[in-house]
Amino acid sequence: MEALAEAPLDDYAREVILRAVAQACQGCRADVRFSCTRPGAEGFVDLLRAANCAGLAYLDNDLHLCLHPTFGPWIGLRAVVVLDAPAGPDVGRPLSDPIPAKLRMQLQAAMAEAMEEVHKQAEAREGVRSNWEVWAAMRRLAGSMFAPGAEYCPGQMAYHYTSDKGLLREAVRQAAEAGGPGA
Ligand code: B12
Repeated sequence: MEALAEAPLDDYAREVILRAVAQACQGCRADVRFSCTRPGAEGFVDLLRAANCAGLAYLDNDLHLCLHPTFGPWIGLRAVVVLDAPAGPDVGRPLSDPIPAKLRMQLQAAMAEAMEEVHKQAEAREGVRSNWEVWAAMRRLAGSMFAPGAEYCPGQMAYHYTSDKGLLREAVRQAAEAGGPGA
C-alpha cells in the first residue's frame, strides 16, 4: 500500500491553490500564504484575523472560530492570496457578531467544558485531539443558527479533528469506488 504524506490534505490544498493562482494571475505578482504554516515559522499568517479583515467571516474571539454568514463555523481557511494589483470596488469590511445573547451563553458554557481537558494536557493540540467530540459539539452548537447542511460529514469531521490518515485513506477509497474525485 502506498505511504501517505505527512499532511496529505495540506499538500493537496497547496497544489490546487497554487495552480488556481497561476491561472488567474497571469502577469500579476501574487504572494500566497498557507494556513498550515505554524506560528513562528516564516510566512505565518493569522488566518482568522485575515478572514475577519476581509469581511469573509466574523472572528469570534470566545470560540477561536470564524463564522461565515452562510456556512457558519464549517469553513476551512486554507490560504491568503495577496495580489500586486489595485483593489476592486468590493473591498470587504469586518462583519458584526451574528450570535444572539442566549446562544452566546450556551456557547460560553460549551467552550468552558472543552477547555477543561485542554488545561489538563501539556499541549493544547493534544487536549483538542483527545476530546475532539466535545469540540465538534461546541462547533455544531455555534453552527445551529446558520443554514443547515454545511456541517462536515462524519468522516471529514473525524479526520479534521484527529488527522488519522486511515480515515482519509478510507474516504478516498470510497470516493474512488463511487467514481468521485478520489477516482
Ligand atoms: C495554532 C492553531 C491552533 C492551536 C491553538 C493553540 C496554540 N497553542 O496556539 C490548536 C492546536 C489548539 C488549535 C486548535 C483548533 N483549531 Co486551530 N489553528 C491554529 C493556527 C495554525 C494558528 C493560530 C494562531 O496562532 N494565530 C495567531 C495568534 C497570534 O493569534 P492569538 O489571538 O494569539 O491566538 C489565536 C489561536 O492561537 C487561538 N488560540 C490561542 N490559544 C488557544 C488555545 C486553544 C485550546 C484553542 C482551541 C485556540 C487557541 O485563538 C486565537 C484566534 O482567535 C490557525 C491557522 C492560521 N494560520 O491562522 C488554525 C485555525 C485557527 N484553527 C482552526 C481550527 C478549525 C481548529 C480546531 C477546531 C480543529 C483542529 N483542526 O484542530 C481546533 C479547536 C479550536 C476550536 N475553537 O474549535 C481553523 C479555524 C477555521 C474557522 N472556521 O474558524 C484555522 C484557521 C485553520 C484552518 N485551516 O482553517 N489551533
